Amino acid sequence: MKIKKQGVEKIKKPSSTGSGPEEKGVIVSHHGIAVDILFESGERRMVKVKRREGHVVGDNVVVKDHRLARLPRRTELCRRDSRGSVRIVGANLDVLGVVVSPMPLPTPGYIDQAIVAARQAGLTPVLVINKGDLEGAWIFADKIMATYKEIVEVFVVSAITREGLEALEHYLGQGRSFFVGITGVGKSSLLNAICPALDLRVGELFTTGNRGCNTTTVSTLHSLPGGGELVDTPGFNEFGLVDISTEDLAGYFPGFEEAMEERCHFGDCRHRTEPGCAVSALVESGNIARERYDTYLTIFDQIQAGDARFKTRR
Ligand SMILES: Nc1nc2c(ncn2[C@@H]2O[C@H](COP(=O)(O)OP(=O)(O)O)[C@@H](O)[C@H]2O)c(=O)[nH]1
Ligand SMILES: [Mg+2]
Repeated sequence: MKIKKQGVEKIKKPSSTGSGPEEKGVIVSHHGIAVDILFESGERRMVKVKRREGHVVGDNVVVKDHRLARLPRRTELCRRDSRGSVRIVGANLDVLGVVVSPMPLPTPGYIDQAIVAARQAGLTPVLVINKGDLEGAWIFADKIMATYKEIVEVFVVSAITREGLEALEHYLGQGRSFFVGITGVGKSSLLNAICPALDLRVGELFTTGNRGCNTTTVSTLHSLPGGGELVDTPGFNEFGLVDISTEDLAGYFPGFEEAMEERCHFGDCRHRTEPGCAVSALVESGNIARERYDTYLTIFDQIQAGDARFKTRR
């Protein structure tokens, strides 16, 4: 399919008398005052929008008489940025690929927060451990596998050697995925490896340090050669949770699944100091790792502290 790029189309006031053709498409990237749309015809062009209309990558739209209307969303992935504002970062997604690497290491709690965010939004979380080619990468990968392989699908890959990529490509072929991960883990490199025609810019790894430079500045939806679509995003160094209450957290928390089935003595148990708590019992018996439980408590406290403040910012 040939993709044609044209100039920016201006949005005019809605007109009920307009009789132009209706064109359906999907937003592949958002540039503030314009969105880049891939139309069903295969044509791709920019259409002007107002910032506050809140369109995001993955939105299905209809353009008629230079007017853009957004269709209802199947899923919405939100995050809270470092200033506390809630942002919808992608629409109509199926899978959240949480990309991690042995260098740079994920920040504490990052994986768990991303899994909670995915589940809350109705997306399937998967873990992608990149840079499997680095020396000692297997020590890191084994630790992550031991913690998560019973809970989510885990892929160990290398964007450089292409190890493990085939299985990942096959998995991504099933729908629309969104990659998150801190800057420098290799999200753009993975997309380049899967889709060589793209030639995305990749950050240089500093020779002295372990941080990559981020060169992705806007989330962009790409069609994959083996099927499926993937959104490459600028690094999300934190994954602030949105609209989640302290009572719902445990239900989404990775590793608490068994405890949720067993049920606690109190129906409104928050799994901290309450007697007869199924989570605490599993922590005591070693079935829930202490580390993981501590992450739960940390996130719980953050939600509790942030609840009032963040609710008013939406
Ligand atoms: N050794 C190794 N380096 C990688 C791999 N994938 C990416 N890198 C390097 O990591 C740095 C950051 O990559 P980039 O794709 O920009 O990361 P992003 O910020 O997550 O998009 C670059 O220097 C890449 O060359 C990999 O599988 N193995
Ligand atoms: Mg990038």
